[in-house]
Amino acid sequence: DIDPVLTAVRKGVLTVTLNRPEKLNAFTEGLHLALRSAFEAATTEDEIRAVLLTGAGRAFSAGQDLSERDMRNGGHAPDLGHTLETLYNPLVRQIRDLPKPVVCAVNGVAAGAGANIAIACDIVLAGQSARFIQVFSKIGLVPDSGGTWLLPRLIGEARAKALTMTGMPLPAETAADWGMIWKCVPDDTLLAEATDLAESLASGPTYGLSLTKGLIQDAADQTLDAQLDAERDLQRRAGQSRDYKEGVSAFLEKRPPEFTGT
Ligand code: T3D
Repeated sequence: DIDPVLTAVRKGVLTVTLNRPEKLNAFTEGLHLALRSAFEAATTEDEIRAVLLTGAGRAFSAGQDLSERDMRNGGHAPDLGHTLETLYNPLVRQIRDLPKPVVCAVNGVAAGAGANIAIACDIVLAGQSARFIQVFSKIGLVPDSGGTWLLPRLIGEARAKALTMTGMPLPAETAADWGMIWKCVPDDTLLAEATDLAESLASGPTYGLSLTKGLIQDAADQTLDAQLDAERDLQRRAGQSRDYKEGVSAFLEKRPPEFTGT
């Protein structure tokens, strides 16, 4: 059997490639479980200091594999609350809770859960030909995988409602103009650019980066007062790190820093 997810570690980066190209990397239970193991490895292995998520072939992901949801010939309606609870929600939480940067290289169409899992990543680059499609409304579903929370925060309620209710494809360039993703790059340089970025994050002060990730995410539902307190507390911790000492020393000695993520 072909692995639904490919993984490789190089220069501190775990590259995770969704690998069902003939089905546009649609999510099956098997793909979910393989992806879960990859993110578990990213959590526990110290050698991994950043993750790069991408797709094989011409798509990033077409979302849920609908052949697993075939209700023709008298099949019962599946309990989608259960699949969200056990498969999609844990994945989004793994990405958001991972104390390491997650870069996403959207190499082609990202539809349904595929779109929302992409934008749950920390830094999202997309190839010029990629499109984001909130396709859920086309089949009578609601957006999931955090889309109803992330989209209004990233692009505002007006655009979030229009995209989710119409299911219209959003070109990568517009997604970048709207602030839904970090940037849109030429298709043929996407993977190299995303890999360079992930490698540079992996060799950076990853302890401080993990605290930064948490602060930015938590800010979405905090007051300024609470956020100022949180910055105080986490800056205190960052100030005790080896990387801080190394960063200041390297600056004073006019040399490149050697960060260890501790
Ligand atoms: O179910 C739950 O647990 C709840 C959670 C839901 C989360 C969700 O993601 S719901 C949304 C599910 N996804 C969709 O509805 C998208 C369906 N796909 C499309 O609309 C189109 O494929 C795309 C717009 C993404 C791309 O279109 P196009 O023209 O570039 O490609 P294509 O020809 O439609 O697809 C190529 C092949 O991939 C084709 O297979 P074939 O005919 O060559 O054997 C197609 O059937 C297959 N494919 C694409 N998307 C899916 C899929 N097969 C199964 N499931 C898919 N989602």
